Amino acid sequence: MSRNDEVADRLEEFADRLEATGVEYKPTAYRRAAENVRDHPTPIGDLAAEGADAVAEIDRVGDAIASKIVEYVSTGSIEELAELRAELPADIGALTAIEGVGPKTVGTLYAALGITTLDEMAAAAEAGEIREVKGFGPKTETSIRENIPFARESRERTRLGDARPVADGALAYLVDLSHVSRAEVCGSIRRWRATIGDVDLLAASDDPEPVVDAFTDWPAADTTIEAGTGKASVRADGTRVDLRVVDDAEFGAALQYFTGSQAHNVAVRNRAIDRGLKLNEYGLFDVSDVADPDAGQRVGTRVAGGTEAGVYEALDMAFVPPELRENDGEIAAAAATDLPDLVEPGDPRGDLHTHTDWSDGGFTLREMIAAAAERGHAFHAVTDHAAGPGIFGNTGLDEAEIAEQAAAVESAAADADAAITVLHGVEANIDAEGTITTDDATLADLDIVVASPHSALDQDADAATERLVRAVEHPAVDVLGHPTGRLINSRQGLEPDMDAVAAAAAREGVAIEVNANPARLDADGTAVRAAIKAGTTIAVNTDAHSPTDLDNRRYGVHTARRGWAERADVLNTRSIEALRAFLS
Ligand code: DGT
Ligand code: CA
Ligand code: CA
Ligand code: ZN
Repeated sequence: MSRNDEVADRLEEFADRLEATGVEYKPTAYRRAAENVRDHPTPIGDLAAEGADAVAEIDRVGDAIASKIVEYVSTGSIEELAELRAELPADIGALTAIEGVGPKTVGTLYAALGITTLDEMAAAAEAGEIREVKGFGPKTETSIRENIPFARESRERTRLGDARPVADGALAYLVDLSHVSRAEVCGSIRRWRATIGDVDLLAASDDPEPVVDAFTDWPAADTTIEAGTGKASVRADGTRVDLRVVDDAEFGAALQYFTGSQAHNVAVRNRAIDRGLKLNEYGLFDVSDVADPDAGQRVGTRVAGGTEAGVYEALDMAFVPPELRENDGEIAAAAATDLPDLVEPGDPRGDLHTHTDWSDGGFTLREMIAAAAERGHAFHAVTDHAAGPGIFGNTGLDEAEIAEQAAAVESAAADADAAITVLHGVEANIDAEGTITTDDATLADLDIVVASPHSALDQDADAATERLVRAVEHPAVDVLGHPTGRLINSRQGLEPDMDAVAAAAAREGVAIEVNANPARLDADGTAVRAAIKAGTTIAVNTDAHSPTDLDNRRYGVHTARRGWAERADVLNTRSIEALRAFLS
């Protein structure tokens, strides 16, 4: 974590604690200051060294906040914050991770019941104590109780989109070291799980010690957690990063082992045992002539271990792509050489869900189209938000504005690179009952309609299923956007019966989106798998609000791969003619 992030976190805690004690306005000032400190290009430590006036040059940072920042940087604490903590000794970060629980609720429940931790909150909810507090009731209590497990997990796991860049950075650093012959990311990050516990890296070297030393000196590492023989752990950007250094001859076996998942490894190891072989992180060994196969790690005759592909081959299996290694049918499929031919990151030819400054995007039509063209996309659908439930203020377009935008899109498309086909669509809203809240006549005129839920995202499973089925039955809808509306680590979203939604989508010729925004990854791998089983088409969309968002595509493709999606399953891998045929 950079020092700016650390200071911003303290200011946000300050804001939460002021809010919890009922202070008005000031919390907003602290949050705005936090945001600007976080985004400021100059290290906050450098500014603080110059004094409070230099810190106050940051937008939205006034003199009072600037002096607190200087106090924090020079002493490591802020006296007033320490006083607020003493007044309300609750773990406000953990408790506000519960959906629907804000700082004020934390303050009230501390005053009434003395709740300071998630465990105490869970116990109070179980005991029916929360419903007795003034302003609360059985419904709020149930909601708190049900949201605690999600809050616990969100405190422990990092979003893939935050961890992957850390892993990429560490990998780039490692492969450049002179003593490293090969290096790879492994663990859940190589399997592209939506959230990760820690980042795992593996390097091959004939001299581990300098590699471990260099790793602890990695400039992005904030602290070294531990360093030993052939392994080390550091913390970077708030995430733990584990490195193991192994002999080149054992790299494949180690890569297989440390990629996991554990359930996959157990199944593969059992397959080895069935064949008189022993598989561990050091290699695959023939132990048929060995009296005690458990006598050591490297016993018998090595039959594989240099490469991961060699390990699977020696076990009579096809190479299993990391995204499939969850012990969910991939072992049998690999043994029968019946694995899917997975979609590749370079396969999609364009995006079918993007925004501009006509709604909540930050860039113009022309800028977004140019950005897609620069990236070599064959097509680009502009799908700004329609007005409707869950879309705030004037952000969404009404029917007249959609018609007005059609002309603007046509003109921008005429001036764009001839190699890109621009489609005009909309991201319409699915209300709680499944009604699409934009006029049918307007929708019928568009090239593409993405329909997404943006409101009532806490309704029960049956209502959610009914809602989404009804939405895909609308004749104008082409793509069901981010089906659950989840925000990873912050909002659970809908929990529909995906088999039923997928069956309806297949029947109606509607594609189900894998939203590649790393905060969403929605549909997730499990839902994609259900969709493909039902014969549904998948669309991998970035939902870009800026040019750089278009580069999130890989997160969507790897999520689709976790759902066993093949190229042919993915709508945006198709030619423009095939795409138009699907949309019409
Ligand atoms: P995470 O970090 O919680 O998102 O998940 P992973 O899968 O990255 O798990 P991690 O970091 O604890 O360990 C990395 C891999 O090492 C894991 O996927 C499989 C392997 N592994 C670790 N511990 C064991 C174990 O006790 N048995 C087996 N078979 N494999 C293990
Ligand atoms: Ca891990
Ligand atoms: Ca680990
Ligand atoms: Zn949306």
